[in-house]
Amino acid sequence: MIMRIDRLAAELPPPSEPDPAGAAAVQELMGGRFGEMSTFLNYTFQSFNFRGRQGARPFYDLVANIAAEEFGHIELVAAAINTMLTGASPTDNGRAPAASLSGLKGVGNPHHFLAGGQGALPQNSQGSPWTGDYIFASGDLIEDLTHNFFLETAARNNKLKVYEMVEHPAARALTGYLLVRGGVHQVAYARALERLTGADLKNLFPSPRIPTEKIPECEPYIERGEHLRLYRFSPNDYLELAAVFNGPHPETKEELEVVDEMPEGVPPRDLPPQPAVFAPDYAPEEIAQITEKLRQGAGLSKEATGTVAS
Ligand code: MN3
Repeated sequence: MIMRIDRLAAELPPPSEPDPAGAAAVQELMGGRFGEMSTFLNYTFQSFNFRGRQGARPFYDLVANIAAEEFGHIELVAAAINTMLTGASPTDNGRAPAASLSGLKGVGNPHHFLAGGQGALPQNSQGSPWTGDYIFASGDLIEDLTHNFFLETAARNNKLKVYEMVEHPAARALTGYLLVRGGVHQVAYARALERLTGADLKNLFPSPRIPTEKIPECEPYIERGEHLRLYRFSPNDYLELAAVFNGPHPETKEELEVVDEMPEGVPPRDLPPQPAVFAPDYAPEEIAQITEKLRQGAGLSKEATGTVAS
């Protein structure tokens, strides 16, 4: 089972100048072969299918726990795409019969506007759907861990290229955070293989060479030590990952650390309705009136109870 906390893993800037073309590029980090859906679902299926787990508990705990963090990465990629798409369609006077979406013809991914409500999709940067063919869960622990190491390697390569291609502040904040966290996962899988086989992957395959300490959007996370920490995403489970994830970081030589709780995170932003694409409706104020009545009928407060960033 999974417990869901309604917070985001990292802070993103509020919507500014919309960037539909940039949002289409960021989709690679969602539904691309090496995107966050792939990391999330590779580790998830490997953990579902893990046999003999009591005999291999530290490795099971590592894979299952990193899967949980990856859910939050998907959520953060979606938040960045939604931020970049906010305001891309007219938010007033944008109603038929006016051709309110005509300015978006040929801009970015048309599915963001036609199939979705200016939101993230399970697609890559070309608009092709994510596929389960991206999952490798052979059941062979050494093969799966080796695959995961290279998956994180390729994922960081893609993150850096998206950073270089997209200058929108939400894309930069997203990639800055994910580069640091992906680095931790790359080290985790390298260390797991080292424990099992003695192979030193980080020295054998020093790739990708990413100077995160020189990337301004990575800096605050490195200062906080996020490049060294593996968070435990369960109050009582996955304790044994600490038997694998320890020792010095292969690049910085600082001590790796297991944190026995989830990251604090930040409240998500409540992005404004985009009525031209019916998100959440052609007339969002009507839904707001209905929910207010429903809340009162249920004995809840008149105001919405959720916590969102101000
Ligand atoms: Mn990730």
